[in-house]
This record gives sequence, structure tokens and C-alpha cells, in this order.
Amino acid sequence: MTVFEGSFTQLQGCRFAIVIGRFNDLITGKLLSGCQDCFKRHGVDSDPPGGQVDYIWVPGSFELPLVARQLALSDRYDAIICLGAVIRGQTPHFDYVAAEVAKGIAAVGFQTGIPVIFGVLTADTMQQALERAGIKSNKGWDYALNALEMASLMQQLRQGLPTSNNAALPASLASSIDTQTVL
Ligand code: INI
Repeated sequence: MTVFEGSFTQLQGCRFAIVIGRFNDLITGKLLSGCQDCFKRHGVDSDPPGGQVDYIWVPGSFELPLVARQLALSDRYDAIICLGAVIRGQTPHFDYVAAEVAKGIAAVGFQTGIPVIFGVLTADTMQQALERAGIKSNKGWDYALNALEMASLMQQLRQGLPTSNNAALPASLASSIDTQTVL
């Protein structure tokens, strides 16, 4: 049996994209700083231009999946991080945005085969969000770590598995999953 496990070193050849929602940018900006700190400490050059990381800003969390999909289909990235902050207000808007972004991000990763990290904080209050974006801990750091691990793992699986990504699936299921299929 073979054990496949992502590593946090030897990421020199990897490229990453970070998509960031401007909505609640007090929070998303801090998540972004956490990501950059983690990348730097793991030897990933996160300084634009020319580094290993591209940055794409979108209006809000709702727009994250659409842009992540476009980036994933470009075949330029080993992992994509989506950063957003959805904070509960007085109306059901929170629920619509949070549900769609979670489903959308999951779909992009599954359908393109590129790891897409769900870096969207959902919180009841701004205070809760701040605590997770730097006051107590910074989840951005964790999201970047997840991206490093998944980029490395997928690379190892590509090199170590006998044929295509669909090889381990039953033929009926493998044929129904076409990585070129649009969402
Ligand atoms: N976008 C967020 O990222 N967080 C929120 O809390 C939020 N709320 O609550 O409204 C939010 N709304 C904007 C949304 O993501 C879209 O940008 C907008 O609806 C345009 O499509």
C-alpha cells in the first residue's frame, strides 16, 4: 500500500491564486495578511509582480466561485484560496450568500480538479469575525496552510497514481465526470 500525504516544503514550482471579497474588507484584508505570512514562512514568494501568488479582488463572497472557476480552468494554479467574510445581519441575506458561496466553491474544486480552499468566515457578529481574523487567531494562516498541503498532495497523486484521476472510480461514474464540463 502507498501512503500519499501533502508536504509543506518543496513548493518552489507551485503557483497559487487568492481571490478576496471586498465586502467586510476589514476582515478579508486581515485574512489575506495571514495567508501571506504563512506563505512567506514556507518559502513561497507571495510578492507581486513575479511571485508565485496572484491576487484577484471581487465585490463580495457571492462572486468568489465564478472567479475561482475561471482561474481553475486556466490551468495556471496548483491551488486557489477564496477569502470572504459573511456576517449575519437583520435579514435572511446572510443565509443566501453563505449557502451559495459554500456550494459554489465546493463545485469548482470538484468539477475542475484544482483544490479550492474555502476561506470564507461566517460569523454572527463582527466581533466573532475579528477574533478569527487576527485578534485571537488568524484563520487566513490556516487557509494558506491548507492550500500548500493540497497543492502538494494533488501533485503527488498526479505523479503516483497509475493513470488518470478517474482511474479509481467505477467506469460508470468516471465517464460521468468530465473535468471540462462547465458548472
Ligand atoms: N458579501 C459578503 O462577502 N459578506 C456579507 O456579509 C454580505 N452580506 O451580508 O450582504 C455580502 N453581500 C454581497 C454579496 O456577496 C455580493 O457581492 C452582492 O450581492 C452582489 O452580487
